[in-house]
Amino acid sequence: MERLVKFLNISSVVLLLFVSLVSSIKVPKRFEYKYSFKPPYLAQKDGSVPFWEYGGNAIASSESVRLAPSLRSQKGAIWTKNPVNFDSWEVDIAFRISGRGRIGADGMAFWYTQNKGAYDGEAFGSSDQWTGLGIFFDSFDNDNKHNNPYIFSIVNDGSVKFYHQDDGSTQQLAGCLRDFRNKPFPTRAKIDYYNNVLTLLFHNGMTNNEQDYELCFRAENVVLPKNGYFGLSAATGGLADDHDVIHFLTSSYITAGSVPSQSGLTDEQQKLQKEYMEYQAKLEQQKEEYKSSHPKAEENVEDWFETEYQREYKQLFQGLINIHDTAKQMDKKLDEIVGKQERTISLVSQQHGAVGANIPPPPPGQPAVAGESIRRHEVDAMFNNQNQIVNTVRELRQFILEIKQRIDTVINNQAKAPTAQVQAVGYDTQALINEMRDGLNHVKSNMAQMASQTGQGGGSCPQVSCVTVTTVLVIVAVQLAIILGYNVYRDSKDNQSKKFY
Ligand SMILES: [Ca+2]
Ligand SMILES: [Ca+2]
Repeated sequence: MERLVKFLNISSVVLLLFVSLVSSIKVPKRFEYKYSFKPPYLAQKDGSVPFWEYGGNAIASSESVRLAPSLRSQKGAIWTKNPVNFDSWEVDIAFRISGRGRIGADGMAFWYTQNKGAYDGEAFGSSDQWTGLGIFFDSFDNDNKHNNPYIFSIVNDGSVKFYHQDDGSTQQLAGCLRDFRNKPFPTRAKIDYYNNVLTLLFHNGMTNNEQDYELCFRAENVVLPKNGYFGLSAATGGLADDHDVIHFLTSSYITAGSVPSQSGLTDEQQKLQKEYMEYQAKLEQQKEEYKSSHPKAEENVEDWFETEYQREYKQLFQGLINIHDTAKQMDKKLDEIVGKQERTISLVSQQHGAVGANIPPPPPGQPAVAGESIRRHEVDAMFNNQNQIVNTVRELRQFILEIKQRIDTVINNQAKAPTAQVQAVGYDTQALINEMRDGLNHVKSNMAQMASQTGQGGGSCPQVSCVTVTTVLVIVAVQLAIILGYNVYRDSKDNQSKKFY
């Protein structure tokens, strides 16, 4: 199946190539302005189109000819005033058939007939019996075979009446299924009649590229009357489209004599035509072979090709898939971001908890300095020092009390001594001072010893309530002074009492 499709595609390309080769054989052409119209100034101020006559519901403006407006049951036509004076010609038509409905009616016709047709006839707005050629752009599907819009041609000798009910399918010479309604650019048809060969190239109006013509049909041995008239017509029915023709450009082929015969062709032309005919015969033969070997495939030839709607649906579907994928990716990213945020929050809260539990906030105005707290053993050492000092002071106090007792004892002994002689005060005092000096020296040595012990045991003296040696010495000196004062006072009193003896 795929092979055949490929083969047919290649074949059609090659066929087109041949057609273009044949058609590009340089037969000189001449533009026939008397059989043409085009904008601007298509119609004159009085509405007439030079060299043309129109009637029925047709309206001509400076930009186009509206053959039939989008109103019910309208018919209109335009015909050349004069019969043509050439036998071979090419006509290029640009037109728009447009309407708001999904389907429209009825369509448009191109005519080349022996006589001018009607302006309000039954065949797409003109006469339904004609002598010559009619090419129809049939919008409405009268026979309900789902094969419209359709383009086809009928060559009539005036004896046959156009049969609408089957969309002319039994009368047609050749045709092709093409949509020509509601296109972004004007649709175009190039009708070529040369050497009894009738060719229709169609431009579907999806682009405004001049080169986008494709072959609709090619019919040979078409004999048309001489000196006929060109015409266009259109009609609406229950459904109504606008039928506008933008230009009608006629060129005639200039030939030596009237219609060039086969012998009039050059060697190259004859060779090309021979090759083309051979190739076409081969193609037809292969088609027939395939049909005979695949009888079922014949019915669904149209299914091989993708329709416009199928392509559109495919594109839409692809677009939706892309959107879905993007949304999924975004959702994933969002989840990642949320997860990261949660982790960050939990870490921050953990750190806050640890800081709050271990470190008291620093007093205002003071930065928190780590590592300056007092350690336990230092505090213990301080307490020990303090205790030692207290003990030392206690010993000192006791020692001073002993000294005082001894002094008192000495004084008492001296007072109880049974002697009438007055003992020299100086002697006693001297002895007492010596004894006190010894005692003080003893105290001093003790103090020095304790001080050295304190220094060895616990470092420097703490600043809090530390009793220094100087303080102790001062206290001792004050006490000595009091004792000395007391002795002097007692001696003087004794002396005074001796005076009374
Ligand atoms: Ca029809
Ligand atoms: Ca039909």
